[in-house]
Amino acid sequence: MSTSDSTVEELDVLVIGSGFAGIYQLHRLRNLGHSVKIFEAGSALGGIWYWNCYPGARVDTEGPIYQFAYQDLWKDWEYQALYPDWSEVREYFDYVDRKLDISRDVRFNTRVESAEFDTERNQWVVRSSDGATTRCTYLVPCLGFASKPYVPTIPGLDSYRGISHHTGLWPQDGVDLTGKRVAVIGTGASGVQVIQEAASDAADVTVFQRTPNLAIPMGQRTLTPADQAAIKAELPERFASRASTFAGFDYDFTPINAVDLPEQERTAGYEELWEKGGFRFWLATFQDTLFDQKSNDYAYTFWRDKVRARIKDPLLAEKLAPTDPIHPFGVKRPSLEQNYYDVYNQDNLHLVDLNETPIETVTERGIRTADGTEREFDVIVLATGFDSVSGGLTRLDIRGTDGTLLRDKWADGISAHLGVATAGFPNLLFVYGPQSPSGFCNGPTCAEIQGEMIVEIVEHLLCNGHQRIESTPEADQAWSEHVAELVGPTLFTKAKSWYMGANIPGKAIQSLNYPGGLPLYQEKYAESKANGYAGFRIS
Ligand code: NA7
Repeated sequence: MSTSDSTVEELDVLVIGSGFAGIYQLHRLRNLGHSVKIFEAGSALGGIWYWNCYPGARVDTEGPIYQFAYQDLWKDWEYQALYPDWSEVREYFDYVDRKLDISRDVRFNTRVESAEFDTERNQWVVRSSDGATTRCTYLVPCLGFASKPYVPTIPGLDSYRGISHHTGLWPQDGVDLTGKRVAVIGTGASGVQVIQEAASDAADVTVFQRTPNLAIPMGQRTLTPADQAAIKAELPERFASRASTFAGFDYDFTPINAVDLPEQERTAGYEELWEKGGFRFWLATFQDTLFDQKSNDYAYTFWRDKVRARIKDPLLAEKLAPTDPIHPFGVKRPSLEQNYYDVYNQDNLHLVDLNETPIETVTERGIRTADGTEREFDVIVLATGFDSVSGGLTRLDIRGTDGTLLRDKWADGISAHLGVATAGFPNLLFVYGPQSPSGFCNGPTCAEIQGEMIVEIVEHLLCNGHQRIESTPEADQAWSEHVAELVGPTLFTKAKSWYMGANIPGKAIQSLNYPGGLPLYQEKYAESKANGYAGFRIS
């Protein structure tokens, strides 16, 4: 490899992506005196909130704990909504930028395309869309778990003459849905959000549903000055508790089994969680819910009856909240909803069940289903998800020491020690990476907790004159086995979800996130660190 001319910029660390994770890396490592830059494909900070600016895009974490835990930042910041929408989260990123001066070290509109490891100089040689070549000792992708949108093969999609966008690639200047005939394909978290928003603006919304979303009440509200004062007082404690919960929120599973409780107590428990709103009915519920089918059936039945009571048409109720569960509750991501089930009572909302009438083709003007019906649309929203967790990494041409591309190495499944590094790819350290807490964890929590592990590793290496770190194949394998052992007894394997890579044709089926929860994950890291970074080869 010969890329050593003087025009090539050299850095200690090159971070890819400027969401929470990337900003944390830049801020911490820069303060420690290292040369760091972020390359960002978008034109502003925000990561997922840059790309996902579709109508209704909103964070499903309570705003107060969806921010960095630095007092200097949170003391002067207030989200107006309990669950802020994308524009408020972007305002937060602007605020962080003003406070921490992040942008001066971010190269915007610059997509990393390839990276090749120079074994002589122990550096990554990175090529980006602006034509530049950059050398860095450490390459730290902070891509989030949903940076590669997935558009399924739908016949005729290219022939459509109207407006069509994937939710994760929504135009920055927006699409006005007012008075439009809108189709939404997909009812995951993104689909549910678009549908609620479009229902109030569009002339007509037709939802193309393959699997109903088992959505739960958000409990959205505007925060009053009294709320803000109470939040400020509680924040230090709430931040501190994030590290000790399964998913990095400030609530956790109840250490009681639903199956051990008399019906009345169990139902009272569900009622309380339902009332409190947010993910509590999912992640603060009885501890056996995601393990025990009987327990899960109790939760499903409670959910189903609550939802059906809101839908007037019994046929529609059966489609949206089937009598018998299509999959266990909570093993696909439940969306948080505000009026999702109510809008189906409106005359302008229509549901097409793709199991009965699949899409035959997209036409120039709309969508034709297998029963021969052609519906015309002004806008088709593709809320069809992402090649999650690993997809953002494998789409880059990252070449390891023996010339193997990362995508080829992981063709039959990902393997990465602690979800942080993979053998044969030295000095490549993932934040929010495969088989780390990633998509099972509140973003800012993970950006800080897992992010700090990466900072520690980089700091340890740079300060001790080490030049290389990579995980061993044995450690990678052991981590994959550990993850498989953790997910095995759960009900997650009973649904075709992105959590298991099952939404992408041909993708290996495995848990893409760490299913042991944040506390156990931190223990595993601490164990490795205490044993001289066991599982890593440092030279
Ligand atoms: P998801 O949750 O992966 O949802 C994608 C949706 O698109 C889901 O309802 C899919 O149905 C549907 N889909 C995918 N392919 C097709 C085809 N070919 N035909 C019809 N429908 C299809 O993505 P989201 O963007 O909503 O959410 C991703 C994460 O972002 C979410 O979990 C949060 O953590 C934030 P399926 O369920 O597979 O039958």
